[in-house]
Amino acid sequence: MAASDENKKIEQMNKSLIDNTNQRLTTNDGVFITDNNNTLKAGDRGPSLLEDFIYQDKMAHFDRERIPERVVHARGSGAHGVFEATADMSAYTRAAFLKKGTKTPLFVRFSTVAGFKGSTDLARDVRGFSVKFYTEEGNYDLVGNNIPVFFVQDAMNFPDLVHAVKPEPNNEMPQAASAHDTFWDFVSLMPESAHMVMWAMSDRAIPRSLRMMEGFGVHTFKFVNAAGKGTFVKFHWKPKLGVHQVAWNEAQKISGFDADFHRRDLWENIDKGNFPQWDLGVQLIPEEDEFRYSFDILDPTKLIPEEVVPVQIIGTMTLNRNPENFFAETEQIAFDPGRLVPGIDFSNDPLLQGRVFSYADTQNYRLGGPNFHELPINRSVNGKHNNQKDGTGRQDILKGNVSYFPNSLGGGCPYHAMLKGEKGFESHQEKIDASKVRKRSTSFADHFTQARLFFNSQSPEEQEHIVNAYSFELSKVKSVDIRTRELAILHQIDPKLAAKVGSNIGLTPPTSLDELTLQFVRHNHPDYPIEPKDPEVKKSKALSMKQDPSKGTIKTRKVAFLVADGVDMNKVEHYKKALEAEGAEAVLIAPNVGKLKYKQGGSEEIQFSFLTEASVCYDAFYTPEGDSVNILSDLPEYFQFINEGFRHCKALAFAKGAESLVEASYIKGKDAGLILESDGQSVTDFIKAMKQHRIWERESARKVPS
Ligand code: HDE
Repeated sequence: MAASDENKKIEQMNKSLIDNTNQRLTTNDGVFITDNNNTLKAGDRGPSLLEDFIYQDKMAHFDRERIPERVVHARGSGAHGVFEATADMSAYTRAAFLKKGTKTPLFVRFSTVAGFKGSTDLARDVRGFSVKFYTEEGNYDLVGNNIPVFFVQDAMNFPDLVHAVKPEPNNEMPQAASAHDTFWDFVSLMPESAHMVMWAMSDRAIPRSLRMMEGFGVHTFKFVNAAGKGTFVKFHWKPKLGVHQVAWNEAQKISGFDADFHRRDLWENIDKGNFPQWDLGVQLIPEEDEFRYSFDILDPTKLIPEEVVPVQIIGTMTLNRNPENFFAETEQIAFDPGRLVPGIDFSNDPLLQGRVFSYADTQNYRLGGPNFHELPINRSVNGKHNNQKDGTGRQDILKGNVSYFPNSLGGGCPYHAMLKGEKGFESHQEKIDASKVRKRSTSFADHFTQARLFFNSQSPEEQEHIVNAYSFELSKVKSVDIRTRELAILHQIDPKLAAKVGSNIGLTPPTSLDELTLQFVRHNHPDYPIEPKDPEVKKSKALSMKQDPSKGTIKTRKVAFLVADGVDMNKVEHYKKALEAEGAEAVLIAPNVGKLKYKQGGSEEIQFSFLTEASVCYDAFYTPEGDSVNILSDLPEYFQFINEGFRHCKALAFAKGAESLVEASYIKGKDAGLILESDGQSVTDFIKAMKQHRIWERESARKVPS
């Protein structure tokens, strides 16, 4: 059943595939076209004729090729894959796709939030992490982010947040960046954003690869079992390749050298068969424990530390197929957190509740009407049967004269599941006895404890990156009032953090929140400040990306071999073999594309040159020896590669005969990431250094220009 479901989705997509091989060119109505070069004219130098339906057919379609991009998350990259459930979760949920051993086809779309559709992948931003599971009980969408909390607590504030972070309305600048006045104006007036802003200023917001980031459902959801019992649940995606980042200086440069860096990385790796994988984890909270914690589990600005409720792994997702067509699949996929399957339900998180309206509404507009679920990428594998009909773009052809319920003419079909003793979706029964109010719960009033938890859980290097990110962003803010207001928020989180940022931007942090900020906070919480409860933990290891390096892998990492004519082939081959055995990729970069001549004779076709490549797009560097060294020593681009690699804390290896190049560079001082043959070091040491992902100890060493 399950495996055939996977095939059903593939068959469904294949049915919609158009293969032009050996086909004659036609109009949209299938009329064969004889001339696709010339419009119909009165004489060969005369005016064009209105009756040219072939031209009109082509141009009218072209004129309508664009649809509105997503309001947020416009820039995205997608892939097909499969989810395999690996744990027995029947005590908690009746969801069929979570039954142990079940395989479910899926589509994932990763995205940035603020930038337009054509913006750079490496913006400092949250990443969307949306998964559509095509289950045998209908489509289930887990529409999450790579950060486990959100900026605001109530959906009512979302359009304002988005307006503030998007390019400013008068001049539409800056693109894909939060470093501008309106964003910081908004967040400095909304201390509830403090926790998420801290994540956004951390390295989490500049991932090395989409394949190397965590995903989170963010909100608390509910599992519901066959007996109708509910359990609160938080979802986590844990990448098998670990969680890794680039440096901010690197991110900015990658944006120039390869704005598609993440998209390319995902596409190329799937294409090569390096299928990225994530484990799906859950944190389960019994209903009885709803009020047990120092924070409210319905508040989307809070996470549940893994030390408090451990994450249990319940399945694995593998991305194994690139889309055939970006627009038809990645652009037209319609995610909606309001699409649930039996066994999963919403919690009362007010942000989640608001999302349930927004997504279907936006798809109706963006995809031009109510039939977007009939697009191949959005179709469920188990079909749909109801009495909804007509509307723009309807594709399904309903048989017979019945499109209402109840009916007798259609044999009562489609019938209610319960009529045949079957079960459909049932909302979790929850007793609600409350007044209708437009209010914020007092249990949502603590805005700083978890921001502090996040900051304190970081390594000193990561903390330094956070200080630098705040300093960078606030330096770009023109209004001194706004900068000062944000410093007041930072002071509430950690006075030392505030002081460091303050000294970088020439201001002394105020010790209390600004009056204007307090006015907004007191709108929601008239009794503010409210004494926060003692947190369960003050540090959480899982929040730091500088995790145990001994578990490191260098699978799929790209190593630049910096070569020129006359390079020693044996030195190249030796390193290449060892790196490939670890799953890494060696990429030869030479002064120009074309033939590279080896010292031993023979040559190799080179695809990448110093002209097109940049150090920031590679994970580590090796310079073999040979006559190539003389050529490289005259090449400023070569030095930019190694200087920058050093600055960005990457591993660099040099063959003995190439070590003179180190002396001619800005690289000074020996560390664990600088591998020199004359020190008796080998490719094994290089691999060991790469496994650390970053040479963290270099962070505090002398920074080199690049
Ligand atoms: Fe979204 N969000 N969002 N969001 N969101 C959209 O839906 C919205 C929120 C997220 O790859 C839009 O199809 C509201 C949280 C992702 O196609 C829109 C609120 C989280 C994606 C929308 C939120 C997300 C979106 C724009 C506050 C993490 C990309 C286009 C109540 C859990 C999906 C679209 C994709 C996209 C509304 C907050 C994640 C406008 C109203 C929290 C990953 O409907």
